[in-house]
Amino acid sequence: MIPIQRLIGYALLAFMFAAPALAEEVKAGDLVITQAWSRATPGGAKVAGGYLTIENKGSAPDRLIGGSADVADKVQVHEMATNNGVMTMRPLEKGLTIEPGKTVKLAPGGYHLMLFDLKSPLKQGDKVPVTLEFEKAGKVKLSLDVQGVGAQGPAAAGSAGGHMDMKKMPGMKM
Ligand SMILES: [Cu+2]
Repeated sequence: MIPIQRLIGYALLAFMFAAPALAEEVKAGDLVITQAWSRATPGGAKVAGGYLTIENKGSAPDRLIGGSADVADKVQVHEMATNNGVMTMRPLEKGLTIEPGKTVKLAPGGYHLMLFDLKSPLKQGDKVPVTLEFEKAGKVKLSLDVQGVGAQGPAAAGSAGGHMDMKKMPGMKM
């Protein structure tokens, strides 16, 4: 017989060892950024999406206005939306506002970072360094955890987010 306390101990240990992949938390001023991830880009794709969660713990709004990455020529903040039944995406010219006390999630099918003209493909398991630029918090360095091609969330087993895949959107305009 194994005492129940020991079983609970094992479960906690297992949880603690499973968690670090998602544990990266980047603080910049009043902002806390977590769950930064991307998807593998097989077949010579030249663009990739970047996804992350930004929490504003301060008392004033901040704005994500852009970014850069060594692996890409250009990084933009994009919004995806459906207009007359057609999926479109566009750069957010004025950036993405994160209101005080709010959490904004960049995820497939919604807001995202767009990495253009990749110099090398993103591979599952890679950590891609990216610098984000905020109006108030300034430049923030973090890395995107690259997941599998069809991933919808930051974890391999993640089922968060919708069921949309960029490549499956016939009406999508760049
Ligand atoms: Cu985009």
